[in-house]
Amino acid sequence: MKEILFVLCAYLLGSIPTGLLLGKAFGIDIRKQGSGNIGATNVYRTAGKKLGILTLLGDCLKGLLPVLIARAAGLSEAMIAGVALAAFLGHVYTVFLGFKGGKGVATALGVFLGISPLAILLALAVFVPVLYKWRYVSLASITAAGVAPLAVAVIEQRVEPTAMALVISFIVVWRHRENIARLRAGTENAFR
Ligand code: NKO
Repeated sequence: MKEILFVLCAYLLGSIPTGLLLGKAFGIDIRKQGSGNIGATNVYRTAGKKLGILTLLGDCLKGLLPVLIARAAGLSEAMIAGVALAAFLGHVYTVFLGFKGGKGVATALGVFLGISPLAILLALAVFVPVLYKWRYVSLASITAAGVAPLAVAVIEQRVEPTAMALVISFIVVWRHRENIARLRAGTENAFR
């Protein structure tokens, strides 16, 4: 019973659209600007560095906090993975925006920070150089999503977090399909 409540709360917390709310507070609807995404990159692009970083922090905490709380409450490995997935799905398919949401990168970062911080180090070891060399956050996100489940599998050597990482990474890449089309067409927004 307790578990259902945790999953529901994680989903609702994940559903809070940090970037959209921060943008609105400053009179900007980020869904109508730049890539139209509600994530940190688009907030950074359209509303400035400070709000972008705040969005990254907020979206990351939405993933991290539920995992930490579920662990402190003594939930099983499988349930912790379930709570993590619920927070992530909240961000990507938020109930507050008609089930349209973000691309899940920052919330996945938070979730994995709670579940396998070492795997995040490996994902960052890919994300940062890719971003530095090619200047596309989307490309760096997609590459990191490719590495994350492998890193979780190798480091944690357990089925639950690995399965959760696979599902999350698949959705992250799926949510970047417009970015992939732009990357192929050479029209993706560069990060600067
Ligand atoms: O507006 O479509 P856009 O160009 O904004 O945005 C594309 C972008 C969307 O994602 C975001 C969140 C940005 C977070 C950047 C810091 C991430 C550090 C990532 C470390 C590795 C995370 C691994 C999880 C992968 C599943 O992509």
